[in-house]
Amino acid sequence: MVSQWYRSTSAFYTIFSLLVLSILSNLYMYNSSYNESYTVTIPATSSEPQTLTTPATSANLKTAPTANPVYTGGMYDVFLALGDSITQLGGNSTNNGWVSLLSHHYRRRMDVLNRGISGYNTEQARKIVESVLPKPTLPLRKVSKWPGRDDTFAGSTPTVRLMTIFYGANDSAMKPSWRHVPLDVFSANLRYMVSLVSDPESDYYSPETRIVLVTPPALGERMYEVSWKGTSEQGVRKNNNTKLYADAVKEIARDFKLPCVDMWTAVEDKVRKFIGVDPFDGYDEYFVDGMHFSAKGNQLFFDLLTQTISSTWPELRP
Ligand SMILES: *[C@@H]1O[C@H](CO)[C@@H](O)[C@H](O)[C@H]1NC(C)=O
Ligand SMILES: *[C@@H]1O[C@H](CO)[C@@H](O)[C@H](O)[C@H]1NC(C)=O
Ligand SMILES: CC(=O)N[C@H]1CO[C@H](CO)[C@@H](O)[C@@H]1O
Repeated sequence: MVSQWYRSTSAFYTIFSLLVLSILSNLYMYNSSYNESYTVTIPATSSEPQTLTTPATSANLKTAPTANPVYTGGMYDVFLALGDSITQLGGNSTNNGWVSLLSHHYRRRMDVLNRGISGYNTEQARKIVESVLPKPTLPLRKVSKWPGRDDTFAGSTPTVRLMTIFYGANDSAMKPSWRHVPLDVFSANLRYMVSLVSDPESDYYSPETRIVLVTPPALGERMYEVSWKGTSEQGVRKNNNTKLYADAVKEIARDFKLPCVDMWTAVEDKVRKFIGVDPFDGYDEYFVDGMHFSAKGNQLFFDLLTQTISSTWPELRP
């Protein structure tokens, strides 16, 4: 009886002391690694994104309590698609939408932001473009209030690496359509949007951003009239007028030395042999309503756009 009591008590003490020892030694090991921690010094007021001087490995991450890790490039790079409904509807993957194709082809490299707004002309677009563009010069921000820690994060602003500016289909609507924008105003609006990004004096200046201009596509007049019959859009668009807007975009591209995808000419080249032969002159291959891309039209534009990007900036090809 006594010896049984003695044995179980001693077993209890043995286990208990082993536990205490193990806790103490763990505490000691934690403290010693804590003391060996590395430090990264960063100027607290710097507005330049900093890089870690000590690479973040699983070993030194354990010692993070005394470090000042600076996280740079926390956001993915971005492909910004700015435009009207031709861009907005480009997100429809069921219709082979060109923006959805970009998302797939740039996966793990860039997030593709669809900033196409249906019905917009450049008058409306220039009023919203500042809300769409990131301001690339956010300073480093201190975020942690944890005592003893001073975590600093680089501004979480995305970097726009590529950007399409694709307007004109609504601007080129003729009077009395309220969407009509005179040609010279259209040009001035586009120049303004490009300058916001490319002018070093601009708050939105972003030397990393590569801009591709896109002309409005040729208009399939017969198909357009059938599709938009009975609406306020009927009769307000003509392909020869759309061409003037396409030419204006090409001129701006030359002035700013930007690549331009000429979708007016690309579509005309494709349909030329069907004009007067096909009931819709061949435009029904490339459009669903004479103005918005079909699956094949989306593919045509996607191919031309990615060829343009690849030949101009090989490092940014999808
Ligand atoms: C996407 O495109 C398909 C094919 O053209 C069409 O049937 C569908 O209605 C579209 N979906 C949306 C949400 O617009
Ligand atoms: C386009 O063609 C029509 C005739 O179909 C003509 O009346 C109009 O003036 C032309 N517009 C332009 C901008 O050339
Ligand atoms: C190309 C484009 O955006 N077209 C639009 C012009 O405005 C009408 C009316 O809102 C839209 O239906 C078109 O899609």
